[in-house]
Amino acid sequence: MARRALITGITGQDGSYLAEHLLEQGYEVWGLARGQANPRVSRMRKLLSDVQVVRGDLLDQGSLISAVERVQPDEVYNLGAISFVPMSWEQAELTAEVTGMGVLRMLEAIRVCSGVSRGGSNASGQIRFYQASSSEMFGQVSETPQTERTAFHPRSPYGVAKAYGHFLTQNYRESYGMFAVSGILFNHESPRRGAEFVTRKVSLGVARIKLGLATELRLGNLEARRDWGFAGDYVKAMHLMLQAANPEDYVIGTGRMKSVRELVEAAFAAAGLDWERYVVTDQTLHRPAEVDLLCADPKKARAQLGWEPSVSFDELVAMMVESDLRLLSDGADPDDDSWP
Ligand code: NAP
Ligand code: G4F
Repeated sequence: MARRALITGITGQDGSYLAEHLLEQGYEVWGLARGQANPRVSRMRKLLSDVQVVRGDLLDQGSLISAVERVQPDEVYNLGAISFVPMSWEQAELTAEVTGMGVLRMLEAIRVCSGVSRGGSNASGQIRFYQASSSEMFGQVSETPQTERTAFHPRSPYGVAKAYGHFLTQNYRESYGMFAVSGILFNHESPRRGAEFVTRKVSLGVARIKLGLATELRLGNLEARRDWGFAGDYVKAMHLMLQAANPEDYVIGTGRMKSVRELVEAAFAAAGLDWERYVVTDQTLHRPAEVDLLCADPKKARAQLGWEPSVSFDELVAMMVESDLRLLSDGADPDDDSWP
């Protein structure tokens, strides 16, 4: 019988790549989708017609219990979240509810549906749970690169909510013997990345300027540094974590850091443009508290899961710029139309 996976956040970037990967592995894939007429569900269905949809919301405990009862999954991937860091200052309580408390509701749904009780330790036959933790939890970093043992110092309500979900996942593993793990993933991007995140904002901006649709690109802090990889590689790590013999947490990243300035240079160069003619810095896009740098030490994942990234920073930037040039040349709307 095919293994069955339930993915929250199916309409997001990672949900789409993970669903594709699991379908290729022969899984029956279910996606949790919220809302009455969510337009992102039809976009997802155009790309992933084999994914079955179950309705539910991370804000609604009963809906999650119903979803788990209906799907009877072997594996649950909790990718649903308010994931845009600046939004977490504007709607801090909602972020805590979805990104933080949503993890509790999902874990409780699994615990209740599978009848797991306190002190349980038999991991066989259990629903395996993956939590999408984030390098944003490291925040103001205490050491570089960051490992599974690096202390957390989150700098945004989003990072704080993710830290809650992370510790709760560990706690359910320790309290109930659940196979519950967190992947501490560093920034990962793709042509399907939301237009609000800096890599996609830049690749779309470059494409618009190249095609004569815009004359400038406004950005915030150009000095922030991130460890950027390709989302298609990172979802494979999520799957590997749930196939491991023991439930453990892993840092996933490339181990290489680039600044936003270097990202901009590479993206404009990929389209044959000089970035300094077009980029305008805008103080209003700076954050109340910035994460200055993030850089992964992915040694544990390499050694224990055999996971390696396959796409370099330059290849990723070129992939995104080329994709957006094609998208806009075809007259598509990057917010509404099908995913590449
Ligand atoms: P994304 O594209 O922003 O997708 C977020 C998903 O969460 C969407 O499918 C959204 O559904 C869903 N969602 C929002 N509110 C919900 C609610 N109340 N109930 C159920 N679902 C809800 O994010 P992503 O980049 O794919 O990231 C996936 C996960 O990994 C997130 O948890 C993110 O925080 C985490 N993460 C991402 C990165 C990265 O670099 N991409 C790094 C570390 C961790 P709608 O379509 O209904 O809005
Ligand atoms: O692309 P970003 O918005 O990603 P950020 O804040 O690092 O968060 C992403 O990665 C996290 C993993 O570490 C995830 F957990 C989270 O869900 C999300 O996927 O910003 C990256 C950097 C920041 O330092 C920001 O200040 O780019 C800087 N930046 C400069 N100008 C900008 C802009 N970011 C955005 N979004 N827009 C700008 O105009």
